[in-house]
Amino acid sequence: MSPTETMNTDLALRIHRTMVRIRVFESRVEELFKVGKLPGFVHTYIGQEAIAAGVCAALGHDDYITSTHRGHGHAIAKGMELGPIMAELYGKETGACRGRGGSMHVADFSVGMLGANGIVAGGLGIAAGAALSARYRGTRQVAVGFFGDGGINKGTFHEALNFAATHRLGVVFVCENNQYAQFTSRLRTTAVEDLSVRASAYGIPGVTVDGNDASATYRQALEAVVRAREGGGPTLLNMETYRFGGHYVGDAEVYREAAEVEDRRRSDPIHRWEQVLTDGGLMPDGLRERIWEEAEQEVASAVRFAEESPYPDADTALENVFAAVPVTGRA
Ligand SMILES: Cc1ncc(C[n+]2csc(CCOP(=O)(O)OP(=O)(O)O)c2C)c(N)n1
Ligand SMILES: [Mg+2]
Repeated sequence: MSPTETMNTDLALRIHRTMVRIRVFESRVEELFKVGKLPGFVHTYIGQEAIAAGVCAALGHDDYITSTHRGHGHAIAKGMELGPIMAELYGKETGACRGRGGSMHVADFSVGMLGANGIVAGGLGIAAGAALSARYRGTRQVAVGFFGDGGINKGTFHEALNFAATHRLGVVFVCENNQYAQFTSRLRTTAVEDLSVRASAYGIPGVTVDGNDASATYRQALEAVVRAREGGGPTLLNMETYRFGGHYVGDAEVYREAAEVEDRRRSDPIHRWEQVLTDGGLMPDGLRERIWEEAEQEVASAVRFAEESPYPDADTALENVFAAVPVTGRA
């Protein structure tokens, strides 16, 4: 069965468009960072687009995601507009978090994007908490926690899976297994070859997925999301992928061979999906070019928006940083 037979044309093209918008956004971010326009560090998502696009296509607007330090792709796929994300990267007042957070803390609760996170695996406890809150409120919302192959060895991963499994919470744990944590190969840090086996320690389903196949990421995510929504508890998805760029923009990449990168770039998730769409007759002549062109224009306008926006007023630096402390009545 062709991958596109499991989804309609609109959905197949929507997933493609999301991947292209992420790619174009991230490529522009790399350029902007290299010429010194963006403060701090940026970690780009290029090469992993089929995961954010496929997984978020399986979610509803009200569902939640938590993200990582490599979070722009998740933010875009969950429905944030490009302008506020770009302005946040610039540290501008019009940024999604009014310029206080920057690249590693992009968030927009109105679309269920509960935040990128500079703490590796830090989003997993938050995802479990969001699912617990949905349980209390009786809303059937599902939470997806994205994390990396480095994050899978953090204590938070084990705590969050155990808690979510014990309480059968509606969480989908999505490991973006891009083979490296910073400058260290997964093979040097992790005893098991197939990361999905970690699920068995918590009595939940674990599945390994080709993370560069948009049809597979969508289908496996949907199955897990439906199970989560129906009260069947959490799932661990090990999505195999590869980051095309360095850990951050500017990484000299001395820890991996150029030939390896070149080889893995042949499995570009966007090119693969375009081939599937073309073979399935879903990508008529000219449509591909139009989608890329529209993404270029959208990103150019996001950059304009960010550049024309003001920096926050220094006197407001502490606004919206701390939540108001609730009065508990206790001493
Ligand atoms: C708790 C914690 N430990 C260490 C770091 C430093 N650090 C930042 S990114 C990173 C590697 C993360 O690797 P992975 O989870 O595979 O995500 P990827 O960068 O590959 O997307 C580390 C160790 C951190 N930010 N937080
Ligand atoms: Mg990694």
